[in-house]
Amino acid sequence: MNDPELLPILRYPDPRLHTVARPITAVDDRVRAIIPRMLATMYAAHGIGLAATQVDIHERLIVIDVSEERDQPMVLINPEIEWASPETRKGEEGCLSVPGIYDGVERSVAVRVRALDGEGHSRVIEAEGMLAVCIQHEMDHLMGKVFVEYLSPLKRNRIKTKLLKAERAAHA
Ligand code: K1U
Ligand code: ZN
Repeated sequence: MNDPELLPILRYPDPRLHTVARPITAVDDRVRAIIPRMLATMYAAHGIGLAATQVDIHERLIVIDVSEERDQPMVLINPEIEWASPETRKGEEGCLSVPGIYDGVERSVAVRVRALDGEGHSRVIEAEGMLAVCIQHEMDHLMGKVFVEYLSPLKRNRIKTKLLKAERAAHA
């Protein structure tokens, strides 16, 4: 079989990153065709997660793989947080849509999420550590939120300017 075609990743401050994704009404062939392309795009970019929003598909679909071996892909369709721990921790985050920028974000240390898997079966995921952080980060993408929006306006503007400059230089 051919390798799945990679999808271009939107870069901050692209306004399309602020689109709120709509729920997926059926896990059909169309959706099943997007999943391998998103996974291939995430692996090619060396990410641990990818939200459909980041590839300009505004539907509630996330792929994640936080395993060392990069062999445990997870697909979350229409994810909903059922419970988030009141205990939070600040940890370093990055984002494939904000290349080269890493900063601390406060997140719940554990979450329980209900979602459909790639076959359309309902699943409950109890997550902690990096998986919990990644799920929260990706679910923010589905709501049109990028992690830099947790940072101060000063930092955010500096990041915006830096990325716009890099974008212009790449096209010069
Ligand atoms: O959403 C994305 O752009 C993927 C993002 C997921 C993520 C990383 C770190 C914390 C929360 C969410 C990435 O995969 S960024 C690249 C990466 O692999 C990475 C960066 C920092 C820490 C750990 C991994
Ligand atoms: Zn991200």
